[in-house]
Amino acid sequence: MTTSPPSRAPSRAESLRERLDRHWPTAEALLRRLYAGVPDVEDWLVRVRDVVSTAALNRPAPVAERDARRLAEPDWFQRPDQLGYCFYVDRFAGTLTGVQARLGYLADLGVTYLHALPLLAMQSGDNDGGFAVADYRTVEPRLGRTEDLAALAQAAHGAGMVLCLDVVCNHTARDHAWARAARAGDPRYRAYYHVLESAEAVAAYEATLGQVFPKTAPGNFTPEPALVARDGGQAWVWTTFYPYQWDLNYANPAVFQEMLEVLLHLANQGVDVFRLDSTPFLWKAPGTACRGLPQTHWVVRAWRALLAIAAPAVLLKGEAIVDPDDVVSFFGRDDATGLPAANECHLAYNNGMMTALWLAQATGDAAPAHALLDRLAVRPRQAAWITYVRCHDDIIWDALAALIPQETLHRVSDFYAGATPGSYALGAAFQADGGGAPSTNGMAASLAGLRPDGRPGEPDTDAALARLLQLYQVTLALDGLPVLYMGDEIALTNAPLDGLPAGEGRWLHRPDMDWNRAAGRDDGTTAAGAFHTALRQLIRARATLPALHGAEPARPLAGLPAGVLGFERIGPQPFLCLANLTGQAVTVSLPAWSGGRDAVEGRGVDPTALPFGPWQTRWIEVTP
Ligand code: OTU
Repeated sequence: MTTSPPSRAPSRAESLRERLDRHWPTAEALLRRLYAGVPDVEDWLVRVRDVVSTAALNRPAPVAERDARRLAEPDWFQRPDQLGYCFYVDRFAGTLTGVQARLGYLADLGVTYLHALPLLAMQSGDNDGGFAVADYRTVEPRLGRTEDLAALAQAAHGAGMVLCLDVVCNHTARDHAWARAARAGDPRYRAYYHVLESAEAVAAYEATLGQVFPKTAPGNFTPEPALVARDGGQAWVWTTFYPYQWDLNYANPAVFQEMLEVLLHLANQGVDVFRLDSTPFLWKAPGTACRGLPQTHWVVRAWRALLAIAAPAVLLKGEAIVDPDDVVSFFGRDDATGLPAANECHLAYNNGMMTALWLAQATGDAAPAHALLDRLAVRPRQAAWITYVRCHDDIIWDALAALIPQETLHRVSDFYAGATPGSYALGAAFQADGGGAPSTNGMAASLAGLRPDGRPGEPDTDAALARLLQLYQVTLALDGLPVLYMGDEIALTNAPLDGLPAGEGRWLHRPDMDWNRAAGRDDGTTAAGAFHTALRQLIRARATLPALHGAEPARPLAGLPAGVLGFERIGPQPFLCLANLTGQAVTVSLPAWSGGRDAVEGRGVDPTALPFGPWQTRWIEVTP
């Protein structure tokens, strides 16, 4: 009689060996390409392998078990029941334990993905909302104890949610220990940053660089008295963003390793997704714009391969607010063919569609959004867009400069600043890049024209709520993981102007959560209640619609009136999203389909004669 050998799960060490075999060759090849000329690169590669292996063996058991479940369902983040929520911890709930106490509120809304904006120890005073990190291993004391982070991750997991954190990897605060050591004259840490020793060197770089904050932080370099040049004169430090945000030098392998260790440390606290802040800027080279250079992509791809060894279910989210064609490159490329491949970021912001939708509502023209859908369809099927209506930053119209004439971008910018006759928008202009269009600040509800005291039944208020709902209804139907910005679910309007930090207009859309308003979220006689009820109905409907699984891209529909945006989602049951971008009623005829069902209301509809009221949007499951 024969007995089959007892089957057993592979040990920690065995599964580590298997992951090393699969992913180390990729990481090693990328690191050799990046750091070929560096002395002792062989020893360094051994150390990187050790660091990753140690992190893998130290991964807490409950977190490692989640990895296994996630790997068994690699498209989990493309499921239509996934919904993100993005917030500043202090503005939303005061502290990390405060956030834990609000998980019930978020679960009720359907949230499954928490994106907490920077919460690690930040520079005191100005810190760009925490994007100037003073210590990557400590939670900002105002927000809680360092232990509260792992506790929040655990609580989120218990509530069926994942936790996404910002990793501000392009720069540190001027008072981070590395920058302090550099200023104290330690050559090891000076080499962590880009220190330029002459005005000529600064001018040579500036000649090809753009500017992110031309008004509030002009130029890309800051003179730093504590950093002395070899000739005894003053030196400059590279600061793409604010003068107190020092760009890290990724040509130095020690910097790559430091940030890898930060990622591994946070991953082992239970963080599921990393938002890599300012991804395009990581690598610098003379004579270029220093955005999205090939080496930047190799750095991110090396992190991905190394995380696949140590924390296999962790996702990377690229933050690249650049031309839509360039954003696609952050999902990855196949080295041999140059074609898109899913080997870099699992997620990236669909900044292009977000911007194009606001533009579409202002102009009543769906054509740019349709053209963009075609371009975005090249996304690798295993990667997903982050779709969104608003975030904590300004809307950068110039990110569409390759697609839309400057004259239109300026017009739209003026429109949202309320500077155009007949504009309903209540936003404000921000920055302007040497002739480029200013960007726009403001909460989504305010940009859609909602006054703080607006009530349903008033024509202006109803129109504003319809526009806001339209942006969310279209966004929820696009392919990707939708992320709601804090307060949008209750149509929260701009922060009160008094109390805003001077000069930084982005705080206009970073108000405190209004929990009184949220308490009235079921009261349809208020703007908050009417909007929340309608939005929640969409979120619930979305979760059950198989065509909204995010693997297949949204495809634009042809033959629609100019003011109607429409796209198809391919699935077991074909699905259409149609949006009347204008304030006039219109009837749409889609002779290609014989029947249909309104996927929100459940009623049958006739696709050959679909009436739309002003700003109305419809989700329709169609029958061929
Ligand atoms: C990011 O944004 C953050 O989202 C901002 O809040 C920070 O201020 C900034 O980085 C610095 O840490 O320019 O206006 O292509 O556009 O990194 C937003 C990416 C920004 C950049 C983006 C940056």
